[in-house]
Amino acid sequence: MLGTHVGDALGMPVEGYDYKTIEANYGELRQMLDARMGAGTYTDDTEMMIGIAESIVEYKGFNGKDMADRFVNLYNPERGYGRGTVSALSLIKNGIGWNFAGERVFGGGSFGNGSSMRIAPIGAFYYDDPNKLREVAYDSSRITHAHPLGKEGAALQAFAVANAINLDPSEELDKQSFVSDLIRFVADEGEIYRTKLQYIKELLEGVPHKAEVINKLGHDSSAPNSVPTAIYAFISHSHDFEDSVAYAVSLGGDTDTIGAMTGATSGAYHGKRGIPKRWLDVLENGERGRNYIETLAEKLWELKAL
Ligand code: R7I
Ligand code: MG
Ligand code: MG
Repeated sequence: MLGTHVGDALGMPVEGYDYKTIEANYGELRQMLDARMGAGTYTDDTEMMIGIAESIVEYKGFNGKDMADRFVNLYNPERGYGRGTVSALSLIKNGIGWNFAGERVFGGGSFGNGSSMRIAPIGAFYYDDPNKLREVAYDSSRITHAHPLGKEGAALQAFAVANAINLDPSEELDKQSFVSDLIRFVADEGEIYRTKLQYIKELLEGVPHKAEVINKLGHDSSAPNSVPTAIYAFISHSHDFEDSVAYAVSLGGDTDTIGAMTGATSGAYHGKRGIPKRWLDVLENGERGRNYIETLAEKLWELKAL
């Protein structure tokens, strides 16, 4: 969950830039720039993740109405939300049930990455139960992203987090088998994710140029063009949290979100000790800031032990 915050904050100042512009201005971006609400502040990605974690901790599992209400109450437009999500939250605020609002967006539901970027707490809470993980990832997605590809992106990202938790970072990561596990997990209707995961297997055989990675995997705010990208950023740089997140952001496009998702998986793998102190130190730390997020993560984890 701290990994989500870190990646979100590192990528936020350059969201929407292309990789060449980032390279020309910053080289590889490895420090938190002062932008929007300040250096180290988070965006919608982390704000919605907090809503998920609070709801799971409160109900010791999934409660759709409560999670939807938390999204609505936490919503701060300054954090920069996606159009579809704003519509869904506004429908919920106006009394549409949590499991109906998401379908009304984009006529049949959004496949934006908004339900994948916030999923880390579900990956962690159900890390030992892939079936339940899928069910809750889909249900949490439905609140704002009812399109099958939106739901599948959320489940895939949650499963990547879960698998990273299950691995020992002191042992060499078997990169190909990590991807094979993800391919087996993807549901039938998620063909595009299987295709992209197969591309990842090929990309891992060499040291591809950024342009090729972007061309094959994408870097925009749809789930199919960003969840696999974040998975690749983690696996190709699994030796080091900082390298993985810096690489994710260096690809440009939806940098806060690809950074957040890479940070979630890489953070699940390396733990807090893998995150550079100079990054943790600059994260916003107000009412629902860094310390609050860490406490929430600890509560979530303690519930697993009960
Ligand atoms: O998914 P969402 O909440 O956006 C998240 C992004 C992240 O980058 C955040 O950091 C924040 O900046 O916003 O918002 P949506 O509007 O649901 O989806 C994002 C984008 O996916 C949309 O703007 C569309 O470009 C695309 N998209 C679709 N386009 C056509 N038809 C998603 N669903 C559709 C669709 O059904
Ligand atoms: Mg964002
Ligand atoms: Mg984004």
